[in-house]
Order: sequence, then structure tokens, then C-alpha cells
Amino acid sequence: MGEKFGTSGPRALITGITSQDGAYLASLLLDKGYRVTGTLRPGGTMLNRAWRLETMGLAGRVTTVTVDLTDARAVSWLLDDHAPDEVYHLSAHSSVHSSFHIPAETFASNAVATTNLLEVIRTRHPRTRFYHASTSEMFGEAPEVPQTEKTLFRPRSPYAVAKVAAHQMTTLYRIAYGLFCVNGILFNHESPLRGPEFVTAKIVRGLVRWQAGLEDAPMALGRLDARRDWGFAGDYVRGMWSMLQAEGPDDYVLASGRTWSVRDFVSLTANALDMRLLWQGEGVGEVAIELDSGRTCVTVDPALFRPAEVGELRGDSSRARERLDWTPRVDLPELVAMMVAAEKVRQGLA
Ligand code: F7E
Repeated sequence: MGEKFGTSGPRALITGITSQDGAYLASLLLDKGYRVTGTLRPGGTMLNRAWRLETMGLAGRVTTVTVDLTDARAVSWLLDDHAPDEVYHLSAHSSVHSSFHIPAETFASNAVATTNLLEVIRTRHPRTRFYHASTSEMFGEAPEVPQTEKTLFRPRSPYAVAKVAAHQMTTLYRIAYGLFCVNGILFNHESPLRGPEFVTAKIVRGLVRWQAGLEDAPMALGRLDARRDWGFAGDYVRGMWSMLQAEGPDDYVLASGRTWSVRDFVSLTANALDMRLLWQGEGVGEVAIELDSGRTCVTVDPALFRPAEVGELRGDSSRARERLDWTPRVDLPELVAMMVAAEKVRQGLA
């Protein structure tokens, strides 16, 4: 990497290219003939960061640059060097749970970095189109269900507060300066590339390993009643691209429109593994027992509860469906099956 590939085609810059969405988006854009550059944050080694690009067969097909996006001058050099037609700003501190432990760092990564990019676009690259990765988490304790582009934000985590700031800054640059800046308000989206700090990948990994006898202890989870609108990341990156191809800039919700609880996600994963589960007890005493062995495979640990929890989020993506012709193709049971199959390969079980 570090070398530029291809000499024609539009230029895209993806911040956070080694993330789940970065890898899926890079793959989509390369297929469409883009020249793709991606940023990595300083620190860490390529060894532990490049696995998603390698899994997607992208290593060597994209240019990567290490840059601190909270440094305004570095952002200016980045855009001058790569002169992108489109910027997909995906880089962020993305774990809601850990944002409670590092609120200031989260704010810098999510809000300050976005402002730096917008300001360089305004002053030096006003024709560049800008996508900001907004999130359903901004709705927090939402006043209405389902949530649309017009729903009020009531953020309930440092992550969400920082994303609201970045979202509104993006909107402001569109209104104040007439720039092509869009916010994609994406509801939870998962894939075999999801990191185990998120509940879906944790459940899939935990149950695959438990069934294979690789875990002695049951898997501890937090709130089993939390409900989310889960979709497939590969579907959602198509929506990101469509937002930047639209005639004019706007904000769009991408969501499946259906919610499932964390408990449901465990049950779907068990189904995909042909495990029969029995849920017993309530609250912190709730457990899932595997019927064939009689052993407890899931427990609840209050240490995993968040200081403020978002109970249910469900999106209405009518605007994206009508104006961008966007529809998700993979439903949750299919997604779970895909994640289980990939995890079995990762664990050397298939
Ligand atoms: O939690 C509950 C947890 O960490 C989902 C990020 O991509 O989507 C993601 O944020 C739910 C929450 O995702 C565990 O309390 C129960 O209610 O997978 P998660 P998230 O917080 O919804 C949004 C749209 C983003 O923008 C974010 O960047 O599951 N939960 N037990 C648990 N969550 C975790 N992580 N671990 C547990 O053991």
C-alpha cells in the first residue's frame, strides 16, 4: 500500500477505511471504477487493522494514508494531496459503551474531525461532495417511533452527543455555504466484519465457540430487552454512495423498519447453530439454557449495562426508498446465518 492505483475514474476518500463500513464501501467503489484512498488513525499496526481489507480482497487495491483527523493542517494536506471528488467520512469512535469512559476523546474523534474536514472543503475544495456517517443513536430516548429525518434528537451517550454535533455541523455547511454535504442516519448495521465489541458479533462468536466446546463459562450480556433495527452493512454502503450521486444534498435514514431484542438475536443465532434454548428467570437473573446439555450458555451481567440506555430504535427509511431507490436486500435471519458461517471459518470449525 502507499502507492496510487488506477489513473482514471472518480477519486474517493474514505476516512476509517479499515472499519466494517470502510471495507464494504471500498469494495463497492472499486467495483464502480473509483480510485480509492483511505485514512487510518495513527497508532496500531497494519497487522491488526488490515484484516477487513484482506478479507474483502482489497489489500493492495486501495491507497492508505495515516492521518490524525483532529489536526486541521493534516486534514488540509490530505485533501490537497488526494483532491477527492467524494469524501466518505466514516472514521469515528464508534463504541457507544466505551464512549462513557472516554467522552473527550470521543468528542474530538467524532465532532472536531468532522469540522476539520468540512472547513477544508469549504475553503479549498468546494466542489467535493461530503458524506457524514450520522447514526440512529442520536435519537436516543426518541419522542416517536419510527424515527425519520425529522425526529428530534435526544442523545443518551457521549458518542451520540458528539455525533449530533457533527451531524448539525454538516447540515450547517450545506445551508450556510451551499456545499454538497449529506448525513446518512444509519441504524445498526452488521456483517461478518463486525468487531466483537458490538453485541451481534459478540453473540455470534460466543455461541459458536460455546457450542464447539471452546468456552467453559457462559456468555455474559447486558440488557437483553434492548431493541434495535439491524441491517446488513453491505446494503447500507450502497445507500451512502447513492446519497452522493443524488441531484441535491439531503439527509437520509437507512433502516430495515423492523426491531428485534438482544434476546431475539441470541435465539436467532442459536437457531442458525441448531441449538435449542430455554430462557428462564427475569432481570439480572435471566439465563438461557441449552436444552440438549442442560447447561447455561447465557447470563446477564449488570456491569455491562450503560449509564443511560437507549431502549428501542426503529427507523423509517421512506425518503431513501423513494428518492434514492434504496432497499435493503438481506434480512436479519439471513444476516445471522452469514455471520455464523463466517465465524465458524474464523474459528477453524468449517
Ligand atoms: O449495542 C445492548 C446494548 O454495542 C446494541 C454502533 O455501530 O449502532 C452501534 O451502537 C444494544 C445496546 O451497538 C451487550 O446495551 C446488551 O442496547 O451492538 P451495540 P449500539 O450501541 O447500538 C449505532 C447505530 C452506532 O452508530 C454505533 O456506532 O445491545 N447490549 N448486551 C450489549 N451491547 C454490547 N456491546 N455488549 C453486550 O454485552
